[in-house]
Amino acid sequence: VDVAVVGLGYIGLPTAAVLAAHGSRVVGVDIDARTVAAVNRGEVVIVEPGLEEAVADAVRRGRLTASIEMPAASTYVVAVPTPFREDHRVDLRFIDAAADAVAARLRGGELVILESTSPPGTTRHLAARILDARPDLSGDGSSGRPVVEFAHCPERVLPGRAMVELVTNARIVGGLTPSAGERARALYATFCRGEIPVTDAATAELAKLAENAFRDVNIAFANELAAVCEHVGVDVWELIAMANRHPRVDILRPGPGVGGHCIAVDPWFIVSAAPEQARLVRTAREVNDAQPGRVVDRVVAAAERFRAPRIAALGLAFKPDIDDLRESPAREVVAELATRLPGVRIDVVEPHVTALPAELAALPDVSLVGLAEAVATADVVVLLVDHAAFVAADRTALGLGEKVVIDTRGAWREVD
Ligand code: SAJ
Repeated sequence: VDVAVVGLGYIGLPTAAVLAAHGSRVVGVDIDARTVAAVNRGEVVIVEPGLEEAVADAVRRGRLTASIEMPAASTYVVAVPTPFREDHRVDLRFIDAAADAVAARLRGGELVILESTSPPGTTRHLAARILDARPDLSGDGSSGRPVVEFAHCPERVLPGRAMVELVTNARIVGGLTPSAGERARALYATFCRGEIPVTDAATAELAKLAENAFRDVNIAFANELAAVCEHVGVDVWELIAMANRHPRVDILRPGPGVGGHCIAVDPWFIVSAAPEQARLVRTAREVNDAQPGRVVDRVVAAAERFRAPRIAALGLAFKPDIDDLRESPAREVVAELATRLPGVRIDVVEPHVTALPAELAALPDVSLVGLAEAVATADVVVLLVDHAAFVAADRTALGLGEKVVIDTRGAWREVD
């Protein structure tokens, strides 16, 4: 096997399929038997445009298989989750489990690449864990075997565009040694048409975190402007449209908060690495995390104008036109509304799913309904996700003119 890709999730599986399409013989490794079985049938259990076709093709051509067992391979690409714990520090348990499984298969001379987004020092940690288990491969050459090398190559693809961005985005490669960096660059160059500059591992780790923190800080700025505008009575969308006419200003869009598993997580790794220094990054996280609560306050204030209010909440996904509800601020808004307004009916509209997530399904007054029905019976309509279906909806036919509308995404602009 040329490459073992460890972790067949949103990053690992697309990477395995693209490597297989560009000349590598790939084994994908996952602890979930269902995922492994699906991939071996040429099927996928996650939604990502173009992924299923790529996996089916690679499996049919015999270039990609999946396994629960770690194989012997010349290169290992580790793409397992790096969640954070309550204290906002990284939880390395999946990295450590992958390291232990890889260590047991090494024969000498392999390249181990960490793709998971990680705090500075994690590539070094991975290397130390593997070499502690395998002192025979740790570099003084006394065993006579070639040393194992390590690099970090953080993933950077946008969910929903992964198959395109894997090929077109630039990649950063950080080697623990220059030769590890060069070897990793050669692997990514088989499929990546973007630039692939090589740096050291800690710089690559921090660069990836900086990219997502940059976005988080800029979204926090937009969210803060929305609060300022509300306070002084200015339409934030009009304000942003005006300010962005400046050639060096590009304000992002305010919303009900920052969701997903990257932008709301990665900045904390910067904060925990340098708590005294990362003041702006921490504040941005706090501003964005407070957004769902601000939306709830506005909806509660609007609902209090009615004797027996009924609320329509449009969208549950963490961003438009996807079915991914994980870490979604919209979900938080609906759950919090149900707590703050006991007995008030909340009709949720989410065209990309067929059932409510468990914690909302368990609430007696919350149900999943169609757009027209939800709006027709609502007093207050809160738009939480700018799905194309909502943006394009005929607002007159829906009767939105007679409702109190809270448009958190500026999809329709405020009409209340
Ligand atoms: N959001 C706003 N206002 C905006 C833009 C986004 O409120 O103007 C919200 C979205 O609604 C969503 C959240 O931010 O809830 C994040 O969405 P996103 O589309 O900005 O990013 P992700 O989390 O899907 O993917 C990011 C990307 N990083 C950057 O753009 C710097 C992607 O390239 C990374 O690979 C990915 O994180 C990752 O895996 O780290």
